[in-house]
Amino acid sequence: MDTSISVYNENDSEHSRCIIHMDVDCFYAQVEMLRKPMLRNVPLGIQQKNIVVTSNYEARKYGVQKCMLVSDALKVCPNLTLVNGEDLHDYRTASSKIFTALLGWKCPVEKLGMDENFIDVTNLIQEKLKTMNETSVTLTGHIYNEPSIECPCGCHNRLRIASQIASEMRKKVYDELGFTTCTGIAHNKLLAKLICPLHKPNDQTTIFPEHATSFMLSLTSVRSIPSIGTKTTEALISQKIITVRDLQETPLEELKKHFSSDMAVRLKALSLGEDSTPVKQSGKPLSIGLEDSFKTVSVKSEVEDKFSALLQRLLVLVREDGRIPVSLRVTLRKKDAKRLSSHRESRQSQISPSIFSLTNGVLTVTDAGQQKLLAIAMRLFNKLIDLTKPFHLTLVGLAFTKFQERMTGRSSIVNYLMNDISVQSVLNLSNDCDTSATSMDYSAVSPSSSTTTDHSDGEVEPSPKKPKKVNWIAKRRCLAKEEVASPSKLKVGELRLNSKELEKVSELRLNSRDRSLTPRASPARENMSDASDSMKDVVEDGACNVCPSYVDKEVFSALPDDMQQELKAMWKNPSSSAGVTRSSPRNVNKPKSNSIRKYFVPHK
Ligand code: TTP
Ligand code: MG
Repeated sequence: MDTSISVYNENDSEHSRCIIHMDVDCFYAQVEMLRKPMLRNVPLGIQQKNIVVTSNYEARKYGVQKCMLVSDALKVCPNLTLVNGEDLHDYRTASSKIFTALLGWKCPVEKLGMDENFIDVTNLIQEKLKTMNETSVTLTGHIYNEPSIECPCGCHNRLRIASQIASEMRKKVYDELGFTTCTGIAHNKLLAKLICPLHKPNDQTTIFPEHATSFMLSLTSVRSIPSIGTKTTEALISQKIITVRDLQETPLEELKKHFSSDMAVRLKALSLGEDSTPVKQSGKPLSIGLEDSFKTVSVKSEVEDKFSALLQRLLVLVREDGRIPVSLRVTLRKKDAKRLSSHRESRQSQISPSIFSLTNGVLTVTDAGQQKLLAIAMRLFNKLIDLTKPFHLTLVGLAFTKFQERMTGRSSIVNYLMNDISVQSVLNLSNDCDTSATSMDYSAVSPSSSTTTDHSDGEVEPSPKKPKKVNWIAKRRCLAKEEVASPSKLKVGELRLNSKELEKVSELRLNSRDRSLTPRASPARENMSDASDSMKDVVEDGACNVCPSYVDKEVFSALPDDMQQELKAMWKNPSSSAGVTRSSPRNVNKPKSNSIRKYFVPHK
């Protein structure tokens, strides 16, 4: 017994977590094979420019590898079927479907690139352990090495359960979406990722903590460790630290002479297979961008054509994303003929959200709006390039880098209502009311550290100002007087702000004593998805018989069912801390910072 404890104390003694890393097999190729089943049994390569970015496993039998030149791939496999994979739309869609499927386990899921996800199943396993007999746990899939002895902390059983969950996840992704995947199961992200491809394709591998150090030795080059990039590798090589074994054997104090203390500790830990980084729940990307690289472009009109083509594709992505961009960044890679090198430069500018409109939840841009965006891109280009001299570009990129803030989370009333309103109508109304501010918030726009932010473009897109409270009050008074098609829409319009404006929203108190509203179908309700059938019942049967008098019943009836239930419970039993009955036991009696209650405030 003593021996086992000493074995486990020597290394990474913290084995409490269970992490699954999932990687889709030959991802782009599978998307194409699902689209055209006739491609399933032929050697298939996915081509971008002159490179085969991936190939199916049939082609791999012939030696067609990822990132091979097309010409080389055709040499080893003359029968290779090539499909152009430059349009990433379907790959992105598939990627987000897989991510969404994994969210079903209610564990943190971190998306890594297009086809990889980390899932932290630690808590789920703790829950399972409460109701199961630990001795009966069997491992699913492969194991890197059989354990010499059971770890006293119980991690082996936990990882065995994780292997079963991983198998369920792979099955779900296959059954529902058609993709075969591989998973790695370990007590940290580093090992889970590294062990994942051990039995590719369509299989899974688990590693126990006691084998971390020996497994890392099988990697040979330090470059194989995921967080060690080119520059760190070069720095290590310059110190004659080339293999993982070299790194394991280099004393920490020696590493500290060449790297910062934190970096030295991290490098040492990585070499031993230790990694304490958490699985961070992925959300929407910070920026949405596209780049096009080429041999050289030296004419302005060609640059404009490139931007125009990129913009078309970028707008598709932004529409899918659903957020309204407020900043555009241009990136150029300039070839320096004298130095025979190239370098990237970027510049960004605020853009007015009024270029975009949300109609029935769909983001659209008019032709005039697209022209404006192109004009902004070209203006940024002009600032990056001295047109009095020749220039040579090898890449142009466009990205939307900032978005209007909105609250996320199921219980955010703003998030819910924002999907169902027309921004344009709100803007028009604010204009009608002759307020100098729009109802948009620009606080999300701030200079990026990596690029130059351009705030100076009055002539193309004036930089809007943040609305002041006084404007809100003025606007609301104005709205109350207006004759409008949909009163509900107006109330939503007031809410079509962002998290920063929520306090102001609560000042507006949703209910409107100076407005008399005829009950009607609200736009929000009309656009409800099929999941809202139960909500409709509540709405139609007259909604809220327990509502206090200060509550606007129409607004109440337009809320999703769970929000209505939350409010009703709270009004029935004001002493309860949350007054919410939710299916998840974790939420019961837990006050929610984001609770809907705070938006229904009685007049003082
Ligand atoms: P990978 O997961 O590296 O490769 P893969 O899924 O095609 O194959 P494997 O079975 O080995 O996991 O990359 C995911 C997708 O990313 C891949 O299908 C194509 C794309 N990709 C590129 O666009 N450029 C690249 O350099 C690589 C490696 C992949
Ligand atoms: Mg893959």
